[in-house]
Amino acid sequence: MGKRIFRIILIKPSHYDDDGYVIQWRRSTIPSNSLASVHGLLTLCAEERALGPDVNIEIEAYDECNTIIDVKTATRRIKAAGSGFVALVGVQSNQFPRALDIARQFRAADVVVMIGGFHVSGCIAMLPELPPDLKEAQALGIALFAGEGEGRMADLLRDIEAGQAKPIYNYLNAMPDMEAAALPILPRHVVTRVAGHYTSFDAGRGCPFQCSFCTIINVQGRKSRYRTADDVEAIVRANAAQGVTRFFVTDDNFARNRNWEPILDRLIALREKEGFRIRLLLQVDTLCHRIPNFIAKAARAGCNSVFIGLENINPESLLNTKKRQNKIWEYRDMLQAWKRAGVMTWAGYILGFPTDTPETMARDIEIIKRELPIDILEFFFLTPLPGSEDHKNLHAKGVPMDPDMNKYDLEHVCTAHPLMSDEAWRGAYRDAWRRYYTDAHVETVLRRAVASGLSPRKIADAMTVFSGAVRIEGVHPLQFGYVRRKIRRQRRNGAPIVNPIVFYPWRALDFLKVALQWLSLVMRYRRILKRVAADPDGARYLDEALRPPTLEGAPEADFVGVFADKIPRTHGAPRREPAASQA
Ligand code: B12
Ligand code: SF4
Repeated sequence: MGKRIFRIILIKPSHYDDDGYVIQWRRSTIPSNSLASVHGLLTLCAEERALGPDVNIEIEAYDECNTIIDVKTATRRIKAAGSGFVALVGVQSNQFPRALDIARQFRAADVVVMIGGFHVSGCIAMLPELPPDLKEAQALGIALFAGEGEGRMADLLRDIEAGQAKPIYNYLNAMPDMEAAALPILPRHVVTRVAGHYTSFDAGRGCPFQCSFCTIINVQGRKSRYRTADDVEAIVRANAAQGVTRFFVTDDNFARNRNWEPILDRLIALREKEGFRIRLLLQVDTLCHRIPNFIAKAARAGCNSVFIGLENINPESLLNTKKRQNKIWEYRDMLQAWKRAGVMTWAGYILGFPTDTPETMARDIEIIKRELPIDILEFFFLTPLPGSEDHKNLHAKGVPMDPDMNKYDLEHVCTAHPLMSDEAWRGAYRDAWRRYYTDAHVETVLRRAVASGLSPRKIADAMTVFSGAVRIEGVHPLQFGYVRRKIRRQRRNGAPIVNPIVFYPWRALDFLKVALQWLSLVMRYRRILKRVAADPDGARYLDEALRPPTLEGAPEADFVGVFADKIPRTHGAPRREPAASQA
């Protein structure tokens, strides 16, 4: 039995809102797979007694989006153990300033700190030298980890235990195989801090496409590396044993996971033969409906929501960012295929491609509302994320980019647009949310749900969150949670700590205002839902978006016509004459 303890404290940092408070909630909505992965890898080290038979490796995991990090207690626990370290896990660029603020406090108490995740990996993969924030981290004595952790953790722990952690671990040139990789599993008490008790796993990594705004291909590569069906089954069984059966599969593009079919077949068997109540949220590309059986099997395996990287409906924008695989004339077919399978569709839409203007973006959103049967639409600013080709090119050309990494959350303007001022771009972003989530369009989406056999209640709930997150809470739905917390003393380094006499009344009013706004939104959408559900002709509802696409002889309003002159001929695209102006 072990005699000494080596304590590891894993923290997935959040980031700051525009007032400098940490974005955190009583319950978050999306689990952290980075935390689950690193937890799984270290659990394996603990089981294999990587530091020798007399050392117990003990691991604690915290997601700052749903947990307040108590640095003093964590420091005491590591010191009491005698050895250990703090790992800041899965740190994205927008989380790096917060990660540094947390790390600074641990370093002041001489605790070993290491930071890994996409910011470190993306910068090291794409930039000729370390950017200032990574240098600052090094100056604070923080170790940096680039690349993936599979197969590397035991050596790392031995270095830390020996007091010889290196300043940088760089494994970017050797992507580990994922077959037989450690399983990403979090203990139940961590999972239950996520609303709906969702957990996550990556069934694979890597994507074959080449979108210039994407960081993933430059960090995880373009080759599909995947888990075996046996391992996915083991992940599901281990979670089910602790009462968790809802999964966010974080593959950026599960449709391009070369092992998707055996994995789905296994999940189908677990559901249909053994009665597992599996629910899946998958991320896919816009051509997934072309893969024989993909959608049908995903639905049978428990997929009830799917995230689709639609990004834009203007082929010129898509081509400019090398998103050649998105064929707009197939969008409706693809979305209808998911609808027929009873799956809620959730699409991402990027605003601010070089040819976009506020007018064209408004026009395009109206086209989507009219012609594409999307349930949930969410908007992002086109952002040169560190690790992407876009960021690398702007950096090489010396184009100014905002130096504050906290803003690289796809909710802020980070570099100039060729046609719009920053303010016009921000206005278009606000307008996009308002324009899509009008009461009239919420009603249309719910009517489409009834006509397609989807649960209008589930879609109304999702639309409430997506409609309210930005407009009420001021955060993107991907960062949303239930009941916002703002801790007076957890404010961005350099921002003043407000006097309690001022802070608490302000916070109480702020809380009340937000609660009333939510109440009003929920009641409004409930009324729409009631009206839609009460319509006896609901099942017969039909509109342009639900009509099967027939390019031959389709009415000129069909949006493919609007962009006909922008569709490259080499694309296998339909030959259409441009429609009369649709703007
Ligand atoms: C799932 C996911 C989400 C989820 C959950 C995020 C979460 N809380 O974990 C949701 C949907 C909420 C989300 C939101 C956002 N995301 Co996101 N997300 C992903 C995605 C698809 C998978 C993450 C993942 O689990 N990867 C697999 C894990 C295992 O990889 P990993 O984190 O790199 O960890 C490995 C190594 O880095 C290493 N490691 C990591 N940490 C540490 C620490 C130590 C000490 C060590 C030794 C090793 C180590 O070991 C791990 C195992 O190999 C990635 C893309 C991707 N393929 O990774 C984007 C990605 C991370 N997201 C990104 C972004 C920008 C965002 C958002 C800001 C914007 C947005 N609106 O989408 C928000 C931020 C909200 C938030 N609070 O997180 C970017 C980050 C780019 C960057 N330069 O920062 C990515 C890369 C996608 C992209 N667009 O390029 N995201
Ligand atoms: S399809 Fe998605 S994951 Fe693949 S390169 Fe494009 S943005 Fe990245």
